[in-house]
Amino acid sequence: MEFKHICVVGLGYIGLPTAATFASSGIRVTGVDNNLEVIKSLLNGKVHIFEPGLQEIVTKVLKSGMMQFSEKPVEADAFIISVPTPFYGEKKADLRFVRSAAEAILPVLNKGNLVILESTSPPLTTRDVVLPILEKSGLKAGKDFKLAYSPERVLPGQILRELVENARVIGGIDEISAKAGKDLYSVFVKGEIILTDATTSEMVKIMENTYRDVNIAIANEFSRLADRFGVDVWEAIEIANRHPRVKILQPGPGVGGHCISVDPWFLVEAAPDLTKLIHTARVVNDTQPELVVKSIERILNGVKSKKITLLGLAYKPDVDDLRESPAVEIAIHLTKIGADVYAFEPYKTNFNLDGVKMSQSMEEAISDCECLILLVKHTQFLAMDPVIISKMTPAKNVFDTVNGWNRKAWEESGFKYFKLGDGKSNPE
Ligand code: SAJ
Repeated sequence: MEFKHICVVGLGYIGLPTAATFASSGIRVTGVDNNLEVIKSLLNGKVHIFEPGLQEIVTKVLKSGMMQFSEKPVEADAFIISVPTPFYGEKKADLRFVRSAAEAILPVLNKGNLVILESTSPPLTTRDVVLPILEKSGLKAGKDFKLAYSPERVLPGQILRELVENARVIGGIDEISAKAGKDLYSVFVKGEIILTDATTSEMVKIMENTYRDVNIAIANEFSRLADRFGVDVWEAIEIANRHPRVKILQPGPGVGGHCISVDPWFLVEAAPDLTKLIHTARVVNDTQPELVVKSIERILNGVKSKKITLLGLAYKPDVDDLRESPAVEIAIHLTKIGADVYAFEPYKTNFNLDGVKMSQSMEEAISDCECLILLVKHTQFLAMDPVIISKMTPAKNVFDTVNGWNRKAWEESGFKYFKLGDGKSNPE
């Protein structure tokens, strides 16, 4: 199948890089988003999210005329749905955006079109949710239009490279649909393209993120055990990982982001009787921020009215994404128990968090506090020199929750150094 013009519905962290990559590979793209502010900003050439290289590629495709924007889908050869699938209250998948994207495509769906769902979705969504909506057009899936599920699997911070290089799974509602999907993504994907059915590819996506979540949970549990037994978990993991079949991940303040902390719930919701391990892993990772707060309380002998500076609020290093971030949760929790919280997030200095004093610079953030808490391994924080920092802050304590700093260097500069999971500084 040949594609001259495609429509990408949803211009967020995945949709926009995907749209821009297609456009820079010679396919005309209409990027669709129902958020007028997003469209306005893009029409002015300004990308609304931070992802390395994204602004440059968007500027390039706007200049070449290969990318346009619209509030609604327009007629095209193919449609890609890349809208968010958040969860609501009871950790249930919220498919409202997927449904409304499919509804929005209905009026412009034509015979011969291909529709691809990319949003992470519970098993059976393509077949039982998207297909019936599209068939309201009077066209038959498989016979009149093709339909497939192809999950994005790219790592924030490396999206543009991984979009091209990663293997891509395409699950069709039939073989012709999967094959059409392959024709489309072959335009830029250099990794292997694996064809399967729609439900398998939905499962693959959630299994990948669930696998990672469970593995991070065991690292966090090891860190709790290490603190109890007086062992440095970071050293223990490093040694264990020399075993040829062991690859333990890193403990930390918790698991955030819009993927790993969300997707496993889709399986728990779909089959609660079969997901005891997955559910427990989620609970372990979700209680990690609370554990960090308890440690801070111990280190400072209570936090009421104490000035505490949090370094980093993003969900992981060198990204501007604060969704589901454990660092944000820690900030909120600390304010609730009466701490005087200052925070510096270099990737989102304009972020507002009730009760938290957001600093515009490192200098401002640390100039008047008792304790520095490292919550995210942003490159900028790893480069902090304790000798210089000791002249910029009255703080005497530092708490490193990510193994980002060197104990000796901080202690030699006069700080009391505490680290999550090192078995010394964080006794229960
Ligand atoms: N984290 C740890 N310890 C670790 C690794 C990560 O605590 O050893 C934490 C991070 O700090 C962060 C969270 O886990 O808070 C998730 O970060 P991540 O880098 O593991 O993953 P994401 O959410 O940025 O991206 C994941 C990736 N999935 C897998 O690696 C299986 C990515 O490939 C997916 O495309 C993405 O989810 C997605 O969109 O689903």
